Amino acid sequence: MTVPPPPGPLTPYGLTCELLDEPLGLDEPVPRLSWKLRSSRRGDAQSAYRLTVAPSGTDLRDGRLLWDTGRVSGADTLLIPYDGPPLQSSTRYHWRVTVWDVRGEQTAHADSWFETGLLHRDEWKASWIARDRDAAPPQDPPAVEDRTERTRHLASCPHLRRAFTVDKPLVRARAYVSARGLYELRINGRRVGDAELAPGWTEYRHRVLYQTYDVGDLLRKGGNAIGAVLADGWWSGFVGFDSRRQALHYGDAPQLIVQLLLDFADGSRRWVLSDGDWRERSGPIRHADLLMGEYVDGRRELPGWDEPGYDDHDWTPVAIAGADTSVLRAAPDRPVRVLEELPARTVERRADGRFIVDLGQNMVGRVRLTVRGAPAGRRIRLRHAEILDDGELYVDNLRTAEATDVYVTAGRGVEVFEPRFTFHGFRYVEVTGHPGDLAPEDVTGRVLHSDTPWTGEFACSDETVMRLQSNIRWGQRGNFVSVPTDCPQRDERLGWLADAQVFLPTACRNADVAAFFARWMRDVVDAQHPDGAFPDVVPEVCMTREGAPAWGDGGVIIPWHLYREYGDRRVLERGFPAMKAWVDHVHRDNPDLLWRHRVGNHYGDWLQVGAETPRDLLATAYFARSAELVARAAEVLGAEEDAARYRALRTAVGDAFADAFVDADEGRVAGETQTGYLLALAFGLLPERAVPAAVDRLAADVEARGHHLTTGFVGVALLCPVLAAHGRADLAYALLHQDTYPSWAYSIRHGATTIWERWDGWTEEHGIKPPAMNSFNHYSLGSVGEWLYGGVAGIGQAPGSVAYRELRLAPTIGGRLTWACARQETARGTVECGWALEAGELRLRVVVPPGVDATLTVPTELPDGVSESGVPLPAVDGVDVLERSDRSLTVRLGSGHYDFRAPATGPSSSPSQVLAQDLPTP
Ligand code: RAM
Repeated sequence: MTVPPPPGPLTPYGLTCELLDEPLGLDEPVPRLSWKLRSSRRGDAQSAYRLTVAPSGTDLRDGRLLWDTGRVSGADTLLIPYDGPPLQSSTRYHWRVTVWDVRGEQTAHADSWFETGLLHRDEWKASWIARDRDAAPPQDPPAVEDRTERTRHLASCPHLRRAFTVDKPLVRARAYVSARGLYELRINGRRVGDAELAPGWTEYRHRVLYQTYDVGDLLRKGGNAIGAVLADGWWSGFVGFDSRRQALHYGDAPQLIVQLLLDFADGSRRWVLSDGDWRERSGPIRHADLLMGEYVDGRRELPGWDEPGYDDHDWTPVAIAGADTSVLRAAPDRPVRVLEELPARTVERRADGRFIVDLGQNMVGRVRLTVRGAPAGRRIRLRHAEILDDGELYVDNLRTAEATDVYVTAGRGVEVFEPRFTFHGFRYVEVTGHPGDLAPEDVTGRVLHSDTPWTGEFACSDETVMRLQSNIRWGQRGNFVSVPTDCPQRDERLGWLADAQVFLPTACRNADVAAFFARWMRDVVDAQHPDGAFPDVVPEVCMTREGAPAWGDGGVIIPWHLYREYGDRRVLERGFPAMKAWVDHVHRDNPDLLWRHRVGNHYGDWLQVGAETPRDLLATAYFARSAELVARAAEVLGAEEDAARYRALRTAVGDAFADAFVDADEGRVAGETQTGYLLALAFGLLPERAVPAAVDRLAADVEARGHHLTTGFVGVALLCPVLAAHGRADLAYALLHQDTYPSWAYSIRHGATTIWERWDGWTEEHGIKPPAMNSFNHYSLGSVGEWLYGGVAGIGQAPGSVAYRELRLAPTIGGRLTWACARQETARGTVECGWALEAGELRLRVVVPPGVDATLTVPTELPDGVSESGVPLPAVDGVDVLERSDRSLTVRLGSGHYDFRAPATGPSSSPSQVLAQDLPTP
């Protein structure tokens, strides 16, 4: 179940700067450096490090370093702020970390680099440019039959270009580029970079991100051309479910800004800027909209438009759309990219000539379609849907999102169509108008999402649980598209704060989302209302009221969780004033400490089934939780007064909660719902003496319902962890394995390949739920994913631990499982915990990275029979027995790879079965 320890001494790897691997174009004046560690020596740890930084062209070994920490004693590896002389703009810096191991020996070093972008706002000299709508020729819209009430207002995508000459040898070239809208940058006939939907969606009124590209290889001596295609995107396209004209959100047409930096061999420098010298015309994309889809007329291609020597005399000079560059910031996260491809699984021809394509997986992105030998002017239409109803696409749940792409053939033999400025959530595609036969290899699903590297793997012996994990990951893929969204398919796709906060712990297990969420948190802070209220959705569109309980609280919960998971103290520091202001906002209108006023749209335990958790109870529990987290954040940040103040508030809200909602003698929580009990237990809101009875009542409810849940978005994440933590892992497993309605496995049994928005999205009894709100790709109910890693496989951290500095490894043997294993690439290195029942033995394989302490609880009724790598405890070096009971043995471990065995009873899998299902190496 585990990879063998990599041979070798203590070695740094996975170097990052500002949470990114070799970032190009940072504008953080004090970037932070991190590395991970590995070692094959048990008990190894870093005793000291040295960081050196040198600008490009300087050798990291020579004496002229820009910054040299010298040998610094200690185990620090995370987010160490650069503390040398001020960094220069547009400069690459190489850095090296050298480490000393636990014995004080210098063992290894590793190198990386980061590059600055434009550090000072006045370095932006370019102007925002756009189509001059007064001067541009009248638009020739798509064919009448393809124009709908909504799309007929959309304009074609502008192509903007200019030529320039490079007359001396170049050593380096960078493009700094952004758009209000979406852009694709082109140089000399080639696309620049692989970012999709760039520059991404932010609170545009506060910040628009720019990307930096190394374009040296695209330029040549002599004539060059730079161009860009623009689309409406989130800036001026349809966004959310707001029926108002999209222009009201931000702007009414897309704009481009670009600065091309040319560094010549003779030491001189030149900028090519977006300015009034650029020219514009429309091309093949007649419209492109995130919700509606894209319409491309291949006959209108502009061959060579992005190459030098192209004759643009009949193009229209652009309009200067503005010079205010104060909103521009370097993108601090990785962009959206096409990260996977899905082949078509089946293509079915219908009698009327349409084709229905099944990609076998509900996905987010678009289709690449190859058309062969069509005459010019053939209209091929692609419609997208998540499910079929009676064999036909079911699109009612997309609401007003048309999700329709059209390609008009150019008659060029083999033509490849892939829309560029839209995305859809779909598994099925209907292709109309395709000439001849459509072969499966002519259709490919192109999966796009924010590039958040996968860092976790969970696997186990049960196929349905594996499918659940897969569905959770597909939900994560499809809904992390620039911002964490609720759903990817209908006219919504908004950054709902509750969805994000309940799913975040799961997301962090699966992938490195540190930079992605840290960036979005800036938008959350930007979006805060002057009175301290966070909104329900960020970027704030469509919904303008104060955030509801558990929704607005995302503004407090998310930075705290990012800190704990990744050690990112800065996200906490920057969020702290806003976190306080949120709690103060709730407090201000609820002086009696029961949160009943200023509750926004109060959604309660959204989409709960068969129970109704009292809203005041849910709200007040969250009030306590947010006060608690603000107090903890204050402690971390050394803000003692705040810590005391919010700690006192937390206590007082807890008391008010207990008075209003708890019968302590009976252990009863008002409403007697699963979510009510879960909130009270998880947030520590019950007097100690009431806990056992409350657990019994919660368990009794689950049992009385035949092992069914009633939880909605808010309660569901707590269900399995709380039951298991209070000795009822049996019930947690019963719910995990339950496959009758409502349950996770019910959807799987009925073909789900993603997590559904609602438990009753489809039922045998009622079929598809009415369309108003029925997404088949919503991740909130997938928040059980955290328990797969943390409970089933057993990777957790101690209460005060940050970034897995102190592991609590406690696998939960149970349910139908005969083995389970998780591996997580944490900020400090690889952690693994896996178990298997094999021939009367429980085997536990554990990996603890250097510098990390762990406790491991071995569940066994015979603690005296535990051995490690064949040696009976306690005679194992580096393994100390801490606690022994009749149900388990707890040991303390240092870093290393371990192989424990304990006598066990219960079902077994054969060892070969376990090895065959081994986890892939991250
Ligand atoms: C729905 C969204 C989201 C949820 C809100 C309350 O429209 O899809 O998931 O947070 O409502």
